[in-house]
Amino acid sequence: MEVTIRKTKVSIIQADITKQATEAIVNAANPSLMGGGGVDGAIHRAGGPAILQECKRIVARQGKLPTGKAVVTTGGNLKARYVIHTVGPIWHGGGGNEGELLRSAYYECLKLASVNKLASISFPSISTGAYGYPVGEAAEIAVSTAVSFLKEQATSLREVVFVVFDSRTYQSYCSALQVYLDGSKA
Ligand code: AR6
Repeated sequence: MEVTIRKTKVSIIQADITKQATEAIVNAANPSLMGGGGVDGAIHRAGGPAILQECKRIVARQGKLPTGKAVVTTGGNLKARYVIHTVGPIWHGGGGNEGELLRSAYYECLKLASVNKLASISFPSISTGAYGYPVGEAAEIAVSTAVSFLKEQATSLREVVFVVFDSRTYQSYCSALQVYLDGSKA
């Protein structure tokens, strides 16, 4: 599924994010930036040790990465030149400001990509694996954050891709984007 917002193509695909050729891919990391399971493990495995080396330097300089923030490193051996690491919230039932923190994670990645004048970025479904965020709600936040960013901010980004792994997540993201399309027709 694909739409264009101002000059930027927004698409949703079911694929492996480590194989994406966008200029940056986003990693759903944890505050240590030392790698982990899920998409984090897959990105470090595919990108090689240069990514971890840079993560270590960042943590030595500025400490752990707070939830909702983002930093950029090399993409190492990946097709993507850069990895933007962000930390989504752990789901605790919704009363712990999870929505705002998830919105912030997407927003900070989009901002960092724009500041670095990148043309394209791929996102995984942040927080909906090990961190347990309900997929439907997370999809709505992911899509609405990207749509508002592209409508409101001047950006170098010409392509934003949501790269999801399974069909249930794919359906949730497509429904969220459909809501935007229906809303913009009204
Ligand atoms: N490409 C695209 N999506 C993927 C891939 C892949 N190669 N691998 C997994 N996913 P998760 P979180 C999907 O758990 O919930 C790590 O240990 C996966 O199916 O990777 O933010 C970190 O170090 C799910 O839909 O991220 C943290 O400790 C989505 O990516 C913690 O997990 C996110 O699942 C972060 O948890």
